[in-house]
Amino acid sequence: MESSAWMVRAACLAVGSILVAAASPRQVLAADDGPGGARMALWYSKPASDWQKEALPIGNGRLGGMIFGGADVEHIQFNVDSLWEGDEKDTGAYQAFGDVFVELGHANATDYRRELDIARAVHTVRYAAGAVRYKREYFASNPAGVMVFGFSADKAGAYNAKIRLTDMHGAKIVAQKDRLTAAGALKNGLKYKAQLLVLREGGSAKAGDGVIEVAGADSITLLLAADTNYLNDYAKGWRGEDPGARITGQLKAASAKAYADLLAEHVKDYRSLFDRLRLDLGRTPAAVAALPTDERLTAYEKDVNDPELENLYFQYGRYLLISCSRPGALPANLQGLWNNSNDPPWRCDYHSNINVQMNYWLAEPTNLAECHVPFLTYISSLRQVRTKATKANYNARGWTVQTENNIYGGSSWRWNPPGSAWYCQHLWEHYAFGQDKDYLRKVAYPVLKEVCQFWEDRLKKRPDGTLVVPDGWSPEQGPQEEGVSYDQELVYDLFTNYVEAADALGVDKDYRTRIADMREHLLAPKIGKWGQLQEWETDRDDPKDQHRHVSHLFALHPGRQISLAKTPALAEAAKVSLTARGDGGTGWSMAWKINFRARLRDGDHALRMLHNQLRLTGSTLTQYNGGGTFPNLLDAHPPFQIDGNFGATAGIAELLLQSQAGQIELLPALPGQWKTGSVRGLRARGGYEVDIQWDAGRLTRAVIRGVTNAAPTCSVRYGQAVKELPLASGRQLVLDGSLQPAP
Ligand code: FUC
Repeated sequence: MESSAWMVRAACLAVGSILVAAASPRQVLAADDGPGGARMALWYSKPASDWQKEALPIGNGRLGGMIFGGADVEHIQFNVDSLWEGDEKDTGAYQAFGDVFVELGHANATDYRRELDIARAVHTVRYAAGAVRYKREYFASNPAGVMVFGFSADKAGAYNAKIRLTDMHGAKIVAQKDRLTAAGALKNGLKYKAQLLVLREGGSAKAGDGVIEVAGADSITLLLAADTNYLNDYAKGWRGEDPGARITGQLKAASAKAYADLLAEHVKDYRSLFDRLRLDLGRTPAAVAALPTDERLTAYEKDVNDPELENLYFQYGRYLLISCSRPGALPANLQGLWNNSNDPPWRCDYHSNINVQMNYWLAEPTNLAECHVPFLTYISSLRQVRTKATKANYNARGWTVQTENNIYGGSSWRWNPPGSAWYCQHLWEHYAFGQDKDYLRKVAYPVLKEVCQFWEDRLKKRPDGTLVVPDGWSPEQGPQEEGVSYDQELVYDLFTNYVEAADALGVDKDYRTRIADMREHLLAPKIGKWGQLQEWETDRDDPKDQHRHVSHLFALHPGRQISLAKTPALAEAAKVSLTARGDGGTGWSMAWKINFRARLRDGDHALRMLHNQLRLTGSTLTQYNGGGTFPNLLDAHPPFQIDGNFGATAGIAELLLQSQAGQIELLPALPGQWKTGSVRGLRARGGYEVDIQWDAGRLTRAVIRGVTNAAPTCSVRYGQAVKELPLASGRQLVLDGSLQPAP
C-alpha cells in the first residue's frame, strides 16, 4: 500500500469558472498481485529514450499515449485512432497527433523506477530529487474519454513546471489560463483538436506563449482530451461533428471529479475486462522475477525458466487490446493505435493478408469479445465503398479488398481477393463464441452472403467441375496463377462459415445447398513431392524457402479444414511445410507458428517458438535476425508491429484450450515445461467459459460454464477421452482429470 505521506488534495480546485470539490487522497490502488504473488507489471530503472523500444503504451481504446517517464523532462507522445489522411480512393496514412512535454528540472533524480501495472492499466514513475520524493500516475480512462497524468510529491510546493503541447501538423498552440489547445485540419479536410487542462494544488500558474508555467505547486494533474470529426459512416461522408465541444465537455466532466474517483472509475472499467481471465503457468525463481523487465528478457534468452514472464507477455496482449480496441473506436492497426510518425511503416494501416486478422485472434478466446467489435463494425462500414471498387475491378457482386486499407474504405497495393472471406471468419467467430443469433442475423449473415456472391461470380469452373480461384497470389511470394492454396482454403472457410450460419438461422435453404455444393467442388489441398502441403497447385514448393508468410497453412490455423483428427495426412504435410519454413521470421510470423504448433498438438515446439519471439530483437544470442521483442515487450517485425503481441497471446490460449472442431478440448498442447498451472476464464465456441487446472502435466480439474445461449449438450475432450455432457446456459459442469463429475 502507498504511504499516507503522499499529498492530500486540497478541498477545492478552481477549474475554469467552476469550483470543484476535490478532497481525496492521491494514491495508487495497490498493484494487483498476479498468481502466486507474481506482479502483473513491466518495470524499468531508467526513463525511456527510444519511442519504439522503451516508451510504454497506455490507451482507452481510441486515445493513447506512449510515456517516456523522464524525471527531468516528461514526454508523452499521443494518438487518436481516427487521425488518418486519405479517403475512399487514396489510402493515405495514419498520423501522429502530438506530444505533451513537462519540464521539471529534476536532472539529478535518484531511486528512479517506472512501471506499467497491467492489472490496473496504470503507469507510474517514482524518484527522488533533492529532499523530495516524487510520484506520477498516468492512465487513459475509457469512461471519462481522457488521459490523466497526475504529478504528486511528499513535500508541499515542490513543483515548478513548464508544460507544453505540440502538434504534428503544425497547428498553433494556444495557451489560455489553465489550458493548452491545438486545432487544425489534415490535407483531406479531417478536423482535429487537442486540449490539455492543467490543474494544480497550491502554487501559481501563468499562461505564456504556447506554454503554461506552474510554480510552487503541491501537485499537478494534467487532463488530455483529443479527437477528430471522423465518423464511421459512409453515408455521411465519414465526417461527423466538430470535436471541439466534445473534448471540452470531456475535460469539464473529468475535472469535476475527484482525482481518486477518476482513477477508481478507470480501474473498475478496465478490470471489468481484464479480470475475466487469470492464468498461472508456475513460479519463476525470485531473483529473476525481481529483475527489471529489460534485464529479465536478457536472462530469458539465456534459457532461464521464467513462466511468470510468459504469463506477463500473455496478459500484456490482453492489456494492449483493451487499450486500443474498445467499442466505438476503430480497430487496432499495425501499431495498435500508437504511432509517432506521419509517414509510418506500411502506413500503420489495416493489412488484409494476415496482420489485421492476427490482431483479433485473441479477442474471443481470451474473453474480450467486446474488443473484437471495432473490427466487426469496421468490416461492415467498408461495404459500400468496397462494393463499388470490386465491381469496377472484377465486375462481380459482393466485395473484397486490396492489401493496404484505411478507415474510409480506401485500399491500395495488390488486390487480395480472399481478404473479405478472411474478414468474414471474424464475423462468424464472434457468433461461434457468443451464440447471439440476433447479431448473426442482422450483422454477420448479410456480409457472409454477399461475400459468397463475390465468389459465385469469381470462381472458375474447370471442365471436370473443379472450382478454382483465378489469378491468385500466395502472400507475398511466387507467381500469380489459379488454384493457389491460400485462396482455395479461404473460400472453403467462407463457404463453411456461411453454411453453418444459414443452418443456425434456418434461412436460405436453397442458397445454402448451392454454397455447400460449391464447397465440395473447390480444388482441395494437395500433398507434394517432399511430403509438404503444397502452396500452389503446381508442386513447386522449395524446401529451402523460409518466407515469413505461411499462407497455405491457413487451413490448419486459423481455418479448420485441416486437423490431426479429421485429415491426418494433410496435417502431417502441413507440419512438413512448417518445419521447412523454420522457426525464425518476423514477429507476426513467429506468433503464427505458435498457433500452428498448438493445432499440431506440439506444445513443446510452440513454447520454443514463444521463446524465439520473446528474445530481445537484434540480440546476438540467437540465430535469428528478424523478429523478437523490444524491451517494452512490444513485438518487433522489426519495426514495432503489434500483430505479433496479439498472435502470441492467442497462441498461448490455443495451447490450453481449443474448440474449433465442435468440441471443447482441454489442454490440447500443454508444453512439458508448464508442469503445474491453471487458467480461469478462457472462452470456447458454443457459448462456454472454461477453467482448467493441471498438475504434473495432467488435467486435474475443469469447470465449464454455459454462459450465453449455450447449446444443451457439450462435448468435452481430454487426450483420447471424450464425453457428451448436458449443460444448460447459466449452469456449470465440474469435472476431474478423467472427465468424471467432481464436487
Ligand atoms: C505484410 C507482411 C510484412 C508486413 C506488412 C505490414 O505485407 O508481409 O511482413 O508485416 O504486412
